[in-house]
Amino acid sequence: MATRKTTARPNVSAEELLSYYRDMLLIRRFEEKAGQLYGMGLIGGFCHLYIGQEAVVVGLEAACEEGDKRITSYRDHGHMLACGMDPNGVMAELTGRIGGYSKGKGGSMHMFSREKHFYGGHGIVGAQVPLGAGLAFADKYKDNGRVTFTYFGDGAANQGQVYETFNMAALWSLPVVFVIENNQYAMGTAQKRSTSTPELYTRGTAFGIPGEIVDGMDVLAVKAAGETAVKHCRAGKGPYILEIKTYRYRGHSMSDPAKYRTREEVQKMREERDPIDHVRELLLQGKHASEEDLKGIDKEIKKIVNDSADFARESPEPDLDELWTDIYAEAQ
Ligand SMILES: Cc1ncc(C[n+]2csc(CCOP(=O)(O)OP(=O)(O)O)c2C)c(N)n1
Ligand SMILES: [Mg+2]
Repeated sequence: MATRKTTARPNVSAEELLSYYRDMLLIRRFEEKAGQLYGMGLIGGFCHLYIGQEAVVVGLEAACEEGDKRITSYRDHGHMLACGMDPNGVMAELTGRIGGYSKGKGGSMHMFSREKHFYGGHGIVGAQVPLGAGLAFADKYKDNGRVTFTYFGDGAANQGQVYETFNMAALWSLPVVFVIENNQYAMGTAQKRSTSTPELYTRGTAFGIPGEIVDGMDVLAVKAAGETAVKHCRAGKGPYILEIKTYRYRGHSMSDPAKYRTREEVQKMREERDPIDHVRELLLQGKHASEEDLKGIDKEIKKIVNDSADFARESPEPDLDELWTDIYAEAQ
């Protein structure tokens, strides 16, 4: 991706930019804290951080309406925070405590919130794609005007079940936005080593699903593309594909030695394309905020994140009796 030149955009309000800044910073600081807790042995099992990709979820949440749904992979903490789930509940779940969203029994990849319409957290690559179409099928059946955002990676985009889903979603005109978060790697495999045609936004062509490519390091571009996609779905025109080009700064998971790319590649992306610095520059250049204002926001966010870590540590581990609870849904 080319180096970005940041220029003020007069049609975006200060409030809007400030809210994106806050939301992206919350994800970044939360993930940094999760990385620390993992290093201290307080988080066990898998932990996939979202650092670098923040503009994707924050931009798309800005295009959502109340009642719209989202479902994603194991790289899911950012999606939870962006849709308004409580950082305390997410951090407590990461640390396996009773105060967590799954009472400490799910961990990083298994959290849900009916209230916020967040349907996980899925560890099997691509598994959430047919499930996302299923959520959209239910909404179409109920004719309630809702849209489902189904997120998956560039690696998952090569899975067979994705294309079975595309076929049915198009056949039944389901209101689903397929969001391909192209962070350019699937574990240690660069996209060019695994993928015959890199233009993932065209993968719906055979099924008549339109798609577009989006700069995922620019929250405003993501929001604009999200609005186009949502409009298409709400108009009853069926699914839409957004390939959002982004980059993860950290390893695939906390146990990734990252030997498949150079430090310089990561450093260049951080220096030239960082999505949070981009909004920061827009805020300062447009005189929407001062350095002091932004420092104040940084402090607020730090407090929310530190409080979530304290909450997690103070919350007890689930009792052994909890092993047999929450397995089956109660009869309605
Ligand atoms: C069906 C299946 N195959 C393989 C794996 C192992 N695995 C976990 S993540 C991953 C890479 C997926 O990459 P991508 O879809 O690009 O998502 P990202 O991790 O970059 O967000 C693989 C191969 C798995 N969990 N499930
Ligand atoms: Mg990937």
